[in-house]
Amino acid sequence: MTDFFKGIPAIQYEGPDSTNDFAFRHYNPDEVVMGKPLKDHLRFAAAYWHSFAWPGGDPFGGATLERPWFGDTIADAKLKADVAFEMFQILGVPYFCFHDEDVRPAGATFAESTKNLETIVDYFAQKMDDTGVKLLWGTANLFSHRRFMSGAATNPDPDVFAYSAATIKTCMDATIKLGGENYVLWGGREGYETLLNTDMGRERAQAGRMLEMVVEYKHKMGYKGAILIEPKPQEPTKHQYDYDVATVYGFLKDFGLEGEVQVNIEQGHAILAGHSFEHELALARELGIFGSIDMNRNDYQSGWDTDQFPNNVPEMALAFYEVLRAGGFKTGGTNFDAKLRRQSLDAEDLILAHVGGMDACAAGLKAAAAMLEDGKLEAARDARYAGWDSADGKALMTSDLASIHDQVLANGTDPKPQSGRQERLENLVNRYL
Ligand code: XLS
Ligand code: NI
Ligand code: NI
Repeated sequence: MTDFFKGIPAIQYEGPDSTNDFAFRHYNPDEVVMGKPLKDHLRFAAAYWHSFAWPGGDPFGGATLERPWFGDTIADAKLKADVAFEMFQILGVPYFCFHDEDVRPAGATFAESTKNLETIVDYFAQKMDDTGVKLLWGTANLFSHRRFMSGAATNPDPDVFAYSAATIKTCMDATIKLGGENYVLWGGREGYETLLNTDMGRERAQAGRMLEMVVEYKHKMGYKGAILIEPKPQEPTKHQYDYDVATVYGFLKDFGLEGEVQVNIEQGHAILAGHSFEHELALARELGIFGSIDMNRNDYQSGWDTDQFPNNVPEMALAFYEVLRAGGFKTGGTNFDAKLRRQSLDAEDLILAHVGGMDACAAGLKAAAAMLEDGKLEAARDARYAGWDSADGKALMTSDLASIHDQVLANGTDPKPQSGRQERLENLVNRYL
């Protein structure tokens, strides 16, 4: 045991009336909702990078968080792992996620970095065995080091492409070894700052080939987890290639990978793309590529990825409504890709941030389940499209312009506009919150 979280108890469910800050008021892991315990609906994961590797910097100032494991030795990395697994247990999160860079000291060479990663992977394996905490996903950080400043797969320099491919292989190996349920690719610096120096055609082809290689390696290794792309429209580059769900789908189709790769949708990225989170979730469901979510919230005024912990229950309800309509998570889960504010210095801030986030998600999911089970929203939606279930409606889909034209003339078709009843539905949603 380290003493980082000294005095902080394991968080228990105490119910909505509890006034204890260190308790769940909505997240009761074993409560059964729509035939499944909440913990299996939500599949919470903590993100190693924000909680244990981020020092609190912003564009105007450096580190504010001082952690005893901030150093570049294996001993530091092991202390970090000890603290991380203590947090997972205090919170009762069943999963975690990591990048190579978050968990191991960088070596002087590629070989040394890989060796350090393997050392920590073995250390993790032991801790996962001891605690029962599992890996939701692993990924490679192909964006922080200066070698990636012009992209990883999309770099103009083939040596960077090679270095990136080799790094992805080591991170997929780590994920597979730890039984990770997904492997994530977020496009990091896969984008451009200016078209004046960018060959977009080449960069797209390079990104496509890298993704094909990932899928080939997955099959070669017999890996059963899911490969997930995480869309984001901008930041760090001005224009990121994986802009949003629709853009990623077009890219997957282009390379014939739409049956192989799904998406990891992040709330803040959806906002940056000018969408709502539920829009991205619903579209991924309709396209058959819904995989997992990165749960955070963006400041609506900022214009960048503020990665705050979620605390808005009505937003969560609409998001989990779409997750439930997608049939829930299969390999995916709810990963808190969220960080503290840089003034939140204390160990307890880290715990309370997650407690609030988990509670907001649980309350949202319960409201979403009630909406679905009551069926009023779906009944209203069905009623709106009922005409399409009639014989005439169905026939239209297999008819042609000229026949439809003749039919409209013969029948004297004269559509009568109907209310969309939006306010009524919005009022209905509020009854569940
Ligand atoms: C950055 C992304 C990143 C991915 C993993 O904005 O959200 O944290 O989730 O590389
Ligand atoms: Ni993310
Ligand atoms: Ni993000």
